[in-house]
Parts: sequence; structure tokens; C-alpha cells
Amino acid sequence: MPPHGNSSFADDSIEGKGYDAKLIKRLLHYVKPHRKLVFLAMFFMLITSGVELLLPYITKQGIDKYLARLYQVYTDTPASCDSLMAMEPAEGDFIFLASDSLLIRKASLDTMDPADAHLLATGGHLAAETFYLFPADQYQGETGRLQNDYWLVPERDLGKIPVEKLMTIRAKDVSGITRLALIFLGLLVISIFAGYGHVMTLVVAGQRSMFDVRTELFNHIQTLSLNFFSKNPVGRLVTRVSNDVEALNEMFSAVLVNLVKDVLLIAGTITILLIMDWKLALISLSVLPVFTLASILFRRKARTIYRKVRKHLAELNSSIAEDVSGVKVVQIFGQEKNRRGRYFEINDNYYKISMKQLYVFGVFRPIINIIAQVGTAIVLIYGGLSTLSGALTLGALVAFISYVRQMFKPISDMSEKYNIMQSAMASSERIFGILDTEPKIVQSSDAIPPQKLRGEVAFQDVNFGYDPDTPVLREINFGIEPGKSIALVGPTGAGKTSIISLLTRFWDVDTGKILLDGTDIRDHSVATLRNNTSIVLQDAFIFSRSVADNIRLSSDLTMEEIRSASDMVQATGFIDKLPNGFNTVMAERGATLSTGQKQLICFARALAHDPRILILDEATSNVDPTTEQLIQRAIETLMKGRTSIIVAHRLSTIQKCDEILVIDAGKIMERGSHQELLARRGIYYNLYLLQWGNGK
Ligand code: M5T
Ligand code: MG
Repeated sequence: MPPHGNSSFADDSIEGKGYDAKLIKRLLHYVKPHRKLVFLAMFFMLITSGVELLLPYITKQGIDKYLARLYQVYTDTPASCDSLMAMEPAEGDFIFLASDSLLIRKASLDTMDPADAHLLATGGHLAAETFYLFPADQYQGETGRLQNDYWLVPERDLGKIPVEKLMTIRAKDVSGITRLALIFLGLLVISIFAGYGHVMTLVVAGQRSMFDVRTELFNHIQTLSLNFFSKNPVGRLVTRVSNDVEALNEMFSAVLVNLVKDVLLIAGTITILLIMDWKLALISLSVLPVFTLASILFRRKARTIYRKVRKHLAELNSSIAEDVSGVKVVQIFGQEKNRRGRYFEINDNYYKISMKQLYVFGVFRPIINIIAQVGTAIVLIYGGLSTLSGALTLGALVAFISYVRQMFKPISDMSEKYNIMQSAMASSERIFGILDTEPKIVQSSDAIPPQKLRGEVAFQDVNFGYDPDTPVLREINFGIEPGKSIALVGPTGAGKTSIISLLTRFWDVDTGKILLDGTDIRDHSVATLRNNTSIVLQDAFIFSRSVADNIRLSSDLTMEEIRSASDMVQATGFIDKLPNGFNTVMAERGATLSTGQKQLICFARALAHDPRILILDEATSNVDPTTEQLIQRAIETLMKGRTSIIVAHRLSTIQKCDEILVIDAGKIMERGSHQELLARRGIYYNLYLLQWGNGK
């Protein structure tokens, strides 16, 4: 595997802070245009949280009011009985039995003033036995006893009464419970819709914000100067635009969507538990710290291992991709065994890390579940005991258990959210890093407005290096009259392409200047530069669009103009043979075209834009003699009447130019016409012998 194989993965660390106010503030800037959606989402979220908190309470009501409608007998002096009755609790809570006794509904102890309830429960006047109460005119059976107008059936004997009988005499309870069930159902439906609305609105807001981030990022990257791209390989940039924005998106859909809700639910649940029974609440919350710790630990481990799995998988994939695409080389050089060994190693690494992942999940998940179950068990034990002693109603116990169970999930989710936040913060830092990179080559504020050029070019004492320590061009001086042409020749790495890059302002000179029509190119507006020059690069770049679009690019050229440009460079011949002619959509980078064909399309592109200054970096690649001739003629057509600066490899092209500059190691070593240079018997003469001496 080459060293650069997965550098883009190695680079994209995800460690860091989970919350950074500055970054969040900047991110919110992208959400701002969609804030209405966010507010709507918050509204929906309040509804769903409210319903979720309400449901166990409704269960409690159903149980206490209708299912476990239990009474205890209270006996005391008539005076205190009277004063109790005078408290006038809710209807049916206290029922007069005799002057010295009354029935108190068990669940009503929950709703009255805690001090009163305490007095009642501990005064020794309240019998522990619990009864169901039936109006004496409706039911009198073997079990229970008649007292005043009521038939009292002890709770444990209720099963002895036939079901049909129970249904009729408890008709009120049945209708009450039905009503509650319907309310329960209604709330559920509301919560489903509100939940849908909540997720949808936030996800839409998130997607729209991410869309904006991606657009801004892409637009910004396009403005950046080449020095940025030579420092940031394509792979890394692609990762930025896709993965890092995806991490932000994950933060949106997973974190923001639920974080507020989780916090609300946890806080709400704890409050309700404390109000219901603060002792039991504290006891049942005792597992929370352990549970939270275990969740955090698990999520952290899971995340780390997930990253490793991803990294190994990427290695595995790129190894397959490389070996398959390089299979010819592997076979010719007999490297199969060697490569098999390497692949085995990578494959084995991936297997091991995957097993580790399974192990982490296999151990931690059950542990976390067990802790949650222990929490529920504690509630059952303590709550059960309190229910037995009458301090807690059955409904309250059931509600308690629901609340406690309902609380574990958001807590365990929170630790995952922290991890997601962490990667999102790291990603946004990188994204903003790109957005904050200023283009190095900028148009000066007092630039000359766009103008049509005559096409005079001059280099004056130009020095340049891609990095300051290694000069690439030294003391370059030359000039071209409008309409004249110059050929740059020299060995590979001499600096020919670099001269061209300076003229197009892909880079700026270190010292010296470049003049267009007598004005420094840095004082011209960028539009002047782009409108008056056309460039055909060494590696002809074809976009995966139609041939016509490749020639047109973004200009508004008509089909006739495109066709005539391609006629002039003699490209129409092969274009017409393509399946859809000019409308044939090209493969990525024009993969289905030959090198010569790609060149011809690029020539047509340059010609169609009718530049004053033509810049051409001739391809060195060998093409067949027919194409060679086509290209040669195309170049001549292109050069006609334009200032041309051409990096030339073909002798015929070179001879057509008005002056030849021989570049070596970043310096102009010789200059003159073909004949003059040959006569000098210098570098050019030697190049001539080496390259074209065989008569080509
Ligand atoms: C001239 C160096 C390169 C060479 C010298 C594009 C580029 C080049 N270089 C960098 O350090 N960084 C860069 O981004 O500059 O290179 P050139 O101008 O491309 O050479 P050429 O066009 O004459 O060569 P060729 O092969 O195209 O005929 O030392 O390392
Ligand atoms: Mg070059």
C-alpha cells in the first residue's frame, strides 16, 4: 500500500471538545434562515415530551380511581370523624359508615395534604385491610360484610365473585377505565403525529442548512488559489465536503432533534418522581450514576472501535481497488504471492478489529441492560413494600416503574450524543478552516475595469518558486508583440508550465512583473485576464458532460459557433462518429476518448472562446501520425492572429513560432529562431538531435 493510501483518513481525527461555543455560534448562523422550522420543531417536541410524561400518570389514575378502587376503614371518636368528613375531599373519597367510622379511599391519601395523610396513616385509627365497595342494593354475596348501605369485599376475596356479576356492578369503573384508555390512545396518536412533525421539521431544517454549508464550501474552494490545492490533496477535500458536512448533519438529526427533548424528559421525570415519593425516588435514582458511567464508557469504547473498523475497512477496500486495477503489473512481475500476503494481513486486521467490536457490544450492552433492570427491581422491592404498608398506591407504583424505565434510554443516548457532538465540532472546525482560507490571488480593489486587450505580453525580471526556499524560475525576461508567438522548449521540469501558470495568475510572481498591454497583470481585473486568454493544458481536461458543453463551458455560444470551432480544429470528424454526436455525454475525465481526441476538444474549446492571447501546453504523449497532423493543423489555426505562448514539443510547432526560448533549470538559456539556435550548437541543438534527429 502506498504511503498516501489513506492519508485522508489518518488526517481526519475526530477527537476534541464536544461543545465549543464559538463553533456553535457560527453553525447557528446557517440555521438562522430556517429558524421558523426549528421553532415549529420545538413546539412539536414540547407536545411529545408532555405526552410521554403524562402517559404513566394516566395509567396511575386508571389503576387508583377505577381498577384498584380500594377503601380502608377509619374508626375514631364521632367528633374527629365529623371533622374529617368536613374536609370535603373529592367525591367518593370519604364515605360515611357510622357516627364513629368512615371509609377512606386509599388513593385519596396521595392527593391530600401530606401532613394530613401522615396523621391519618400513623394515628392508629386506620385499619390496614383494604376493601372493594359495592352498593348493597346491587350486590350481596357470600364474601364480605354489609355495613350501612355498602357491601364491603376484602381485596383478596374479589376473585371469588363471578366475572359477569363484577362487570355489571362495577359498570362505573368499566366506563371510567374505557374513557381513560381512549384518552390514552388519543394522546398516543397526537404524540405520534407531533413526533413525526418534530423529526421532519428539524431534519428538513438540518438538510437545508447543510445544503447551504456545502454550497458555500464548494463555491469557496473554487475561488482558492493553487497553493491551497497543492497543500490539500483532492482526497482530503472530498472528505471535507462530504464526510465533514455529513458529521454536521448527523449532529442535526441525532443530537439537536432529541437532545432538548431528552433533557426535558429526564428533568421532568425526576421532578415527577420526587413529587410522587421523594424517598422512593432517591432510592430508585441510586443506580443512575452507575448506569450513566457504564453508558459513557460503552459509547466511548464503541465509537473508538467503530472508527478503527472504518479505517481498516477503508484500507481493505483501497487494497482491493489498487490490486485489481494494477492486476496487469502484478501478473507481469509475478507479484501474486507477495500481494496475497499483504492482503491476508489487511484482511486479518479487519477480522480482528471486527471481532473486538462484537466483543465490546456483547459485553457492554447486557451490562447496561442489567443495571437498568436492577434499577427497576429496586423500585419493585421498595415500592412494593410501601404499597403493602399502604404508603403508596398501586397506581403510583406502576407509574413509578414506568417513569424509571422511561428515563434510562435518554440517559444512555446522551453519551452517544456527546460523541456525535465531538465529531461534529471537529468537522465544523475543519470546514471553517477551509472557509477562512483567503484566496491568495485576489483582484486589487482599484483594478482596471475589464477591457479588450491588444495582446502584448512581457515578463520583466520574474522570479518565482512554489515554496519560497526553492526557486523554480529565475530572472525570466521576454516580450511578445500582439499577434506574435513564442515557443518555450526545454527538458522536463525546466519550468515551462510554471511560466504559463504565472501568466494565467494561477500563481503570482515573487519578484519582477508580468505586463499585459503594458500594465501589470495584478492591476488588471481578473475578468480582463480570463476573457482575453484561453489556455489548453498539458493534461486535457474533459468534464463528464456533453461534448458541446465541454466546448461551450458556461458561455452562451450557439451550436453553430461550437460546430465551426470544432470544424476549424478538425474535431468534427470524430465527434460526429460518437453515438450522439455533439450531445454525447463524456465519461469521467473523458476516459472513452483517445489522448489526441481530448486535445482536439480542448482546442475547439479554446478557439470557440476566441482569445487575444493563446496559451498552450503541448502534450508530450505520442499520438498516431494522422492525429498528429490533425493536432498540428489545429494548433496553427489556433495561433493565427493571436498572441501565442506555447510550450512546444513538436518541431513543426516550434518552427512556426516567431521566437524560441530555451528554458533549463528555471532560466532562459538561449533564444532566437530555429536556424539561429541550431547554429549556436547549444542546448537547443542537442535537444534537436536527441528528440527530432531521427527525422521526425
Ligand atoms: C518546474 C516544480 C517541479 C519542477 C519545477 C507544478 C509544480 C512544479 N513544481 C513544484 O514544486 N510544484 C508544483 O506545483 O517546479 O516544473 P514545471 O514548470 O511544471 O516543469 P515543465 O513544465 O518544464 O516540465 P514538463 O515535464 O511539463 O516538460 O522542478 O518539481
Ligand atoms: Mg509542463
